[in-house]
Amino acid sequence: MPVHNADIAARFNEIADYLEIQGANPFRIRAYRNAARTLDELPQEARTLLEKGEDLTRLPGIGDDLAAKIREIVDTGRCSLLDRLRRELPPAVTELLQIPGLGPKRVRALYHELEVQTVEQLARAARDGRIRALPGFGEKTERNILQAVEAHASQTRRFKLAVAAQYADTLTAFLRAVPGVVQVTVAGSFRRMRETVGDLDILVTAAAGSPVIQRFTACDEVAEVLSAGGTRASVVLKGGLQVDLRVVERQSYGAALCYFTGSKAHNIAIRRIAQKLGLKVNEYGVFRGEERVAGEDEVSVYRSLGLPFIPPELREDRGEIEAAHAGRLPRLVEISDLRGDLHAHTKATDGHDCLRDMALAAKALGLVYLAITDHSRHLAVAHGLDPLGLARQCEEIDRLNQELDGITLLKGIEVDILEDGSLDLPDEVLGRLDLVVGAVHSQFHLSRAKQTDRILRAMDHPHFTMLAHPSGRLIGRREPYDVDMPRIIRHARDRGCFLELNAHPERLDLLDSQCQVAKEEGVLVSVNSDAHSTIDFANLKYGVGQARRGWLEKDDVLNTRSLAALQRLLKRTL
Ligand code: DGT
Ligand code: CA
Ligand code: CA
Repeated sequence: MPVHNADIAARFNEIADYLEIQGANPFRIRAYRNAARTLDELPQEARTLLEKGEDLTRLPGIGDDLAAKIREIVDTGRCSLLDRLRRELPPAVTELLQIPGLGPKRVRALYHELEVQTVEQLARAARDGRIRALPGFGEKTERNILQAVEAHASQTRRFKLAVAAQYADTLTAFLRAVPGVVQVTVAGSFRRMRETVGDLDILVTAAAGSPVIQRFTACDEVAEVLSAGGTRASVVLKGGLQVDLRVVERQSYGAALCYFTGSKAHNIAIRRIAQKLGLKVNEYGVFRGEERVAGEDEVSVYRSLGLPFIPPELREDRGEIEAAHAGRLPRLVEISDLRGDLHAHTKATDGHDCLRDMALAAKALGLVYLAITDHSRHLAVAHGLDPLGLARQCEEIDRLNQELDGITLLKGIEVDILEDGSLDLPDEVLGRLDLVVGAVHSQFHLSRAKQTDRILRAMDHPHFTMLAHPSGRLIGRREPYDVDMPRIIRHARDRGCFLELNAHPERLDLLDSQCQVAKEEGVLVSVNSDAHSTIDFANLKYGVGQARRGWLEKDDVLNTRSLAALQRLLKRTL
C-alpha cells in the first residue's frame, strides 16, 4: 500500500516529539517539524515526485538528510531513526505532549519519576495526588493537568481537506478495483468541501455488500476496525482518520448520497419540506406511503420535493433551500472559469522555482495570466525584495513576456502592511507595478480597533490593489486576527480594492461566510494559489471549493476576467 505524505509527516512529528523529550538540539527538532508541515501541505504525493525522479531537496525545509529519510519511508514503509527512538522511549509518551501545559521537560520528569507513560496513567497520577510532589509541579499544576486531560478526551481531531483528500483518493481507487463495485463516492463534509473533515463517509453500490466490506476492512491502510456488518463498516486508518463505509442498493443511491452528504442541518430542513408535501425522505428513498417516488439519483430526490439540484457546497442550511425554492440558486464558479492567478512567489524570495517555470506551469493549467508577487523587504525571513531587487525582477518579466506565448506575467508584490498601516515600499516603486497585494505578516495581536484601522489605512494607499489572506488564520494553528471584517469589506468597496481568497490548504482565507459578505457588497474576490512552487497551482481547486461554499459565481471572482478586462479593473481611479 502506498505511503502518503500525511504518513511521512506523522513520522517526522513523532521523531520531533521524541527528540524534544530527550532534550535534543532545538534546531534539529524544528527541522523535523518544518519538514512535516511541508509534506502535509504538498499538493502531490512525495512518492509520485520520487517516481518522476524529482529532487526533493527543492522543497522548503528538506535537505539531503530529510530527503533520504523520505525516500527510506516511501521505499520500505519504515524509518530506522524512528524505530530506534521508539525502542528508547515508550511510544505513548509522545501523546503526553498533546496535553496543554505539558512540555518535554515535564513529560520527561513524569516518565522518569512516576513512570507515567500514557494519558490514562497521567490522569490517575493526578487524581492520586502524586504529581504535586514532583519538583517544579505543585498542587495548582496538578489540578491544571487534570483539567487539561479531561478537555483533551472530549476533543476530536479534524483533518485538513487536502490531507483527507490523500486518503480519499487512495481508498476510492482501492474500492473501484474491488470486483462487483459499480459506484464509489466520498460524501459527508468532504463532498461539501469543508476546510476540515472529521471523518470520511464513503458510499458504494455493488452487486453484493459483504465482499466489499471484507476487502475494505482488510485494506492495508486500516489500523483498527471499529465495526463491520453486511453493508457497513467503520475503521480508523493508520493515519488516524476514521472512515465510514456504506454499501447501498442502486435504487437508493441518490437518497443515500443526499443523506450522507449532509449537512445534518440541510437534511433536517429537507425532511421538513417533505413532510409538508406528505412525503417521507430517508437514506433509502423518497416515499409516499409505501410507494417509492424517487431515490436513484440526487436530482430525482430534489425534484420530488419541487426543488432543483442543490450543489453540495451549499448544503449547510444557510438559505440554499429558500433560494432553490425561489429559483435563485447561484451558478457557482468552477475551476475551469479561472483565467489567471494573482499571487505567486519565485526563487527571488521564498519560492522554489524561477519565473519561467512558474509561467509555464500556470500556462499548462490553462491560465493566461500570472501575477508574480514576491515578498517585500520587511519580511526578512523570506528574503523580501528591496526596490532594486524588485526593479530587476520587473525587467526580467518584461523580457519573458516578449518571449512567452499564451501566458502573460504581471508585475506585482506581496507588500507587508506595517503596524501603522503604511506599506513596506515607497510609492513610486509600487506605482510602477501592475498590482499591489498587501498582507499582514506581523503584530497579529493588536486590538480589534488598531488592527482594523491598520488595514483600512493600508487600503487608502493609492496603489493598494488587494488584501491577501484577509483573516490571517492558519487552520488548526492560528486563529483569525481580531478585525471588523464587514467594515474592511465595505472599505474595499469604497476604495475599489479586491479581496483575496487564498487557496493554500492551511489558509482557505477569506472564510466562506465572508465571501458572502463580499458578494453582497459587490467586492470582487480573487482565488489565488499563493504558489511557492510549480506544483502549488494544484491548490486552486481548494480555493474554488471555498469560493463555492461562499456562494460565489463566476462574475464575483476577479480572476475569471480576461486579461484585458482585468487590466481595466486594475487601473482603478480614485
Ligand atoms: P464531519 O465528519 O464532522 O466533518 O461532518 P459530516 O457532515 O461529514 O458529518 P458525519 O460524518 O457525522 O455524517 C455524515 C452525514 O450524515 C452528515 O453530513 C449528515 C448525515 N447525518 C449524520 N447524522 C445525522 C443525523 O443525526 N440526522 C441527519 N438528518 N443526518 C445525519
Ligand atoms: Ca464525515
Ligand atoms: Ca461519518
